[in-house]
Amino acid sequence: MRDERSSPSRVRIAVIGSSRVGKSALIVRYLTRRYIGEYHSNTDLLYRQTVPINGTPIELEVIDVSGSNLDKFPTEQIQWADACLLVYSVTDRTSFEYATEVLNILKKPQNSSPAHNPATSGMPLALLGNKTDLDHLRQVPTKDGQSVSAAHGASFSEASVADNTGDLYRCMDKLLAEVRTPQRSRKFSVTKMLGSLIGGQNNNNQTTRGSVVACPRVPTPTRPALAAAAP
Ligand SMILES: Nc1nc2c(ncn2[C@@H]2O[C@H](COP(=O)(O)OP(=O)(O)O)[C@@H](O)[C@H]2O)c(=O)[nH]1
Ligand SMILES: [Mg+2]
Repeated sequence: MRDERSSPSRVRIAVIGSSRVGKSALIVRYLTRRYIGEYHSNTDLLYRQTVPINGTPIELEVIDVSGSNLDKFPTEQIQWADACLLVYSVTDRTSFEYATEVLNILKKPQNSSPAHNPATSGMPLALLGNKTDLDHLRQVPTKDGQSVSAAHGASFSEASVADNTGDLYRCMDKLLAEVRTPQRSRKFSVTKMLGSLIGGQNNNNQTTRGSVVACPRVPTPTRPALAAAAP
């Protein structure tokens, strides 16, 4: 019998980072092994797929957070998630500073940040520097990523989603494996979260911040399934 405490059947990951760092390409690469060069979306997207982690099937939900400025800090998405993957581009110093700032906010003492509460403390975090294939354009030395992640208790990797380096799979698999604690109590219910993402139907808040895409097991990049993951 599976131990639910050590092997949750569902893991939720929020992928956060500046625009154009490769978040969408990374998620699609991880889930489908395919590379999509251009994948524009101004809304949060939710991907759902069953993946084997250490031989155990896990229902993985990944939210691709579209906003990337601190005015629209993704508090709700972070509180929804079991773990966060912060992505920056090694060719874009500003994107590294944004990822660092998000880590700073997540690690602020309790009550000093809206994102920091019992639901996020102890949350597994990973920092990933993407686009290492563009080393000639590099603006962020590896050691900077290493030191920031170490200071915040996050794991660190560099990868090239374009070149399909194995690091991105190791990074995601490690993050999933780190989600070992029982499902934490959530400030925002999943129902409310999904309701708001698909446009506020059945949701008194009527927040229309995005749409939900539930990917099939092997999504077709040009024709993602649009089955709403609403309850
Ligand atoms: N050279 C290179 N380009 C990448 C890599 N990953 C993503 N890109 C490109 O970066 C751009 C932004 O990617 P996207 O996934 O849309 O970024 P997002 O805005 O963070 O979701 C696209 O043109 C991608 O093709 C990478 O590893 N190397
Ligand atoms: Mg994107």
